[in-house]
Amino acid sequence: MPAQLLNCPPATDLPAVASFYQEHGYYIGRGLVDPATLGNLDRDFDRIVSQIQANGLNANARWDQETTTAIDNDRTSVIIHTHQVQKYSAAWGRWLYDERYLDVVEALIGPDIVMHHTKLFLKPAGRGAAFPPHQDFGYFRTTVHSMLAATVYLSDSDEGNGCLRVWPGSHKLGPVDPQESMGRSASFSARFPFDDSVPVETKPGDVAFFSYLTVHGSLPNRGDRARKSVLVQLRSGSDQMAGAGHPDTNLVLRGWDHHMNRDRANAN
Ligand SMILES: O=C(O)CCC(=O)C(=O)O
Repeated sequence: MPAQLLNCPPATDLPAVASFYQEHGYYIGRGLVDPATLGNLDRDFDRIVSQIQANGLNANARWDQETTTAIDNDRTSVIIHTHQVQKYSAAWGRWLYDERYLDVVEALIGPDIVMHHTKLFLKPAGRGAAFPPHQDFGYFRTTVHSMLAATVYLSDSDEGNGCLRVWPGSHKLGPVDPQESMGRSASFSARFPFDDSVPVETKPGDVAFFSYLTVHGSLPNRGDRARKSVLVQLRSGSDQMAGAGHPDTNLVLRGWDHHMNRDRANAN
């Protein structure tokens, strides 16, 4: 039987939020962005998309591989993407320090919060690409696995436009061999059928949190509404990277980075 999306506790009950996340590997915080801020973030989201589409570089970040095509059956499907929204927009830069979502992050990984990167996704109407099931762990490993995503939604995101889907409890597997778990393995996809996942259905201003060990993915967007989200990847300031190879901002959003040193501080 397909797993059911459970009712998440309110973001005001932080001990319950922490237990929910520890048990299920995800948490959805409802209405964590106030409407005025959300308007500014949405305006700058659209401006970023216009700018990356106008500047001539390929903005389609579809995972062009067999496991994607096995789901969406469409090699021309599209996901518009850029890293580092804070390098375009001051409104986005300011929001990264917003207390409401950081209070939730603190309940999940402790008082020291370091940003690794941000990532904009526009899943366009009618032709939005799928993401095969995967863990993010293989892309940016840390030593004690505090890394999590906080994804803020600018549009409705639901089964009609290819919302995020998670496999509840899959974080308890721990880190799976990256050769298997990074989304390119047909056997991993077979192990995590979409029927066993739950749709993370959200409204603008909701934030979905999930561990980088939680298996997640999404189905294509064949509907008539675009899906708009920005993901913020965060780790504890007591944790540290166990490999390089992905843009790493190393920006302390709350508290302290206990492993910062001169070399790391000088890196991009
Ligand atoms: O937002 C989605 O549909 C999936 C994104 C994803 O899997 C990722 O960024 O790792």
